[in-house]
Amino acid sequence: MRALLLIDVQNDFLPGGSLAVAEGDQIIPIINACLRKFDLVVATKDWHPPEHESFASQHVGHAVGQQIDLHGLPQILWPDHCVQHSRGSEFSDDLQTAAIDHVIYKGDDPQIDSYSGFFDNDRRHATGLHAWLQAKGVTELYIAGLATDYCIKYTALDAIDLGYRVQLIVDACRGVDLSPGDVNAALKEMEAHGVKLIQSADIAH
Ligand code: VGL
Ligand code: ZN
Repeated sequence: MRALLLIDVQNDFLPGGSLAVAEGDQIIPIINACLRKFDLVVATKDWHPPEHESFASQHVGHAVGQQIDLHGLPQILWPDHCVQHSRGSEFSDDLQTAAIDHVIYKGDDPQIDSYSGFFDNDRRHATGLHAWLQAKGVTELYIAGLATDYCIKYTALDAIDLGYRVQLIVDACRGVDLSPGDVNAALKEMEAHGVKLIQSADIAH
């Protein structure tokens, strides 16, 4: 069984959002066209409490983009984004959300970030995504969304570790590229771990 896994297609990661990914909106029509090819679609939402410690606003004297040690893990500080129940946390209005079968929420513990759709960054707390996919008999994942160099990368690498066959729909993803080259490096790293890089046009019905 195969499933489409949409990562964080939320307003705050789209142009006009607080952590906007360049050209993030361009993936929406591509994703909508992909949705019709899948019987099973699961989506993640970045879902932070207002006091989430990945927010630069929670650290006096620190700025967005700085890296700190957060309870023993390296943490890049972000602008406030995807605050629970905020407009920025909602899926894009242009995304055909009726096709989404299940939503996984991540990043709700204020003390730790969760780039991966499967686990918190310390890999101790599972989000429930793996259990849900297993219950549905999914062995093959097609991944799309935002952002290539953070949540997509960590989700795809965990998916490989968990034994899924993973295809990344490259034209249906965009990245932050905090340092130019980060997106290309992320694609290379995923490919080296066994993620197959494809284009949306390659997906069979
Ligand atoms: C993401 C940074 C912070 C992502 C989420 O969805 O890639 N990036 N939170
Ligand atoms: Zn986040």
